Amino acid sequence: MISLQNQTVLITGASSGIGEACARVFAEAGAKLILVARRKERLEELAKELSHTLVHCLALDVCDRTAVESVSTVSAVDILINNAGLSRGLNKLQEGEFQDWEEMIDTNIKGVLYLTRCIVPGMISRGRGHIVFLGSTAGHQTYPNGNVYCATKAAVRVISEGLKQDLLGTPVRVSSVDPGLVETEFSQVRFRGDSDRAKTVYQGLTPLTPMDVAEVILFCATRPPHVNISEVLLMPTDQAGSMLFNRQT
Ligand code: NDP
Ligand code: 8X3
Repeated sequence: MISLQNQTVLITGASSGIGEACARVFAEAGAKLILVARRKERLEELAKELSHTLVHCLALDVCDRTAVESVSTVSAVDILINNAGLSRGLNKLQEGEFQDWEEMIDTNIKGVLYLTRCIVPGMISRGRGHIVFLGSTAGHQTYPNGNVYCATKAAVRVISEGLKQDLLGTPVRVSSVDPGLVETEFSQVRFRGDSDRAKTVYQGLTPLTPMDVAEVILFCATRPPHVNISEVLLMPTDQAGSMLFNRQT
């Protein structure tokens, strides 16, 4: 296991859910943090709780390429956790909303590419680094009405695979951590604040917690330098695929 003392971890989407849990576990492991999200007040609240840790909060929309380009000058990043992402709507493709598609593609694909493009060259020149992508079971198996969200997560899986190939010969590592159902604000965002509908997603089963996922990411990041965990697919025990659940009704 390698130490995270004095390593700088940049986490996108740290204002909620899996990203927030990552901030907590990496702080506990002694890392320095750069927390990124649009809601800066939430990041600052979290930073107050992690007062024993060096934390830099950055209000940033990952879809804003020019703003992302300025991040590479903030600090040398050792571990990039490409976590910011969202789904919007659950509709048949032929009835989908263009704006929802654009938001998902801009955030989940283009945002991830912008951050990765800006941060990886510094990792190569410093001779160390690790990029972690948040994929999903949705990127392995499409589910009805999930069309564009599933496509963005399939893209993340392929981008992770491509980056691993392109970094071969360098010490920089690449991992994709692909969870099934995790209870966060994800479904609230998907259903635009409809809490009752969001709750039905997790009803009758025990979903993963954000901490379950963060601990897997920490495990990937703390392997010895010669070990690269390329892909982890993790699901609740009550889930066996994108569409197969054990629900107690
Ligand atoms: P949450 O909605 O709880 O968190 C999403 C985070 O992404 C928030 O911090 C949000 O911050 C940030 N974010 C969204 N858009 C942007 C943007 N344009 N710029 C910067 N930050 C942004 O969801 P989760 O924690 O569940 O999701 C995290 C990742 O995990 C996503 O990539 C999601 O696809 C993936 N995932 C989630 C699963 C689940 O079941 N929940 C399962 C599999 C994968 P803010 O709004 O403040 O900008
Ligand atoms: C999030 C999991 O199944 O709600 O990626 O799409 S799911």
